[in-house]
Amino acid sequence: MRAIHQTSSEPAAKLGKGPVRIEAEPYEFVLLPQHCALVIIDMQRDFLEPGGFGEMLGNDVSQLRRTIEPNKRLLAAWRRYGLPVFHTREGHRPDLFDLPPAKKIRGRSKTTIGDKGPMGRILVRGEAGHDIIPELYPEPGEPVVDKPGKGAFYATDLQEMLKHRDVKQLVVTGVTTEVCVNTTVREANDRGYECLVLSDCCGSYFPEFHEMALKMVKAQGGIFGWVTSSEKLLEGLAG
Ligand code: TIU
Repeated sequence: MRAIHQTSSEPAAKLGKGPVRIEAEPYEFVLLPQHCALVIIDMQRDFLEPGGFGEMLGNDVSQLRRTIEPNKRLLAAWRRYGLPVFHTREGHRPDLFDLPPAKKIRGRSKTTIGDKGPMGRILVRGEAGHDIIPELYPEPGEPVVDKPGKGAFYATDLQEMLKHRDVKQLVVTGVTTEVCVNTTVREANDRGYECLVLSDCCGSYFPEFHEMALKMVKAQGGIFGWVTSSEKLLEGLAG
């Protein structure tokens, strides 16, 4: 499969149609350029900037910000290759009808999802905090999947879009490693997708959870998928 369309101002890079071998764990990942898409999970201001949902939960958002640069480099290269990218955002309808009451009250915080915060109503679609950080902002032609849950397949049209584009493999990045990235990889694995998770492009508020979440993906012969770094992926693509 080729580009949804080429939008980057950078010059296009060449990538053959044949399989590309990527050094990964627990063993090499054979990337099929015609059938592979990048899915960037929830790189939203609400998770990565002060005053959003992440901080409201008591987290140190600076833990996630190290993922921005590697994602930027990866996304620029991915666009130059003309490969498809899907962005996701966790959040809810402004009327909150898709917000489970159990999720609303979780954490017993003074402010919860839907309440007003420094970046608008927390985790609500259309609000500043819900949007993707400017460093990784989607270009025209790159689908944005709005998801009410942690997984990108639950109550979204992601699977339909992937089917229509004949996508069978996902390169997965974003935040947080043990929550929305892990949930999405598990959902994708059960639907038959091969997932390659990029360690440096994922992050957690808890470094130990990040490490264990990656181990959970690649253990037992790659029970949910493969793990590598963006550097190794880009090296492999560059031949
Ligand atoms: N709290 C936390 O670690 N994550 C989330 O609530 N959502 C995502 O991971 N995107």
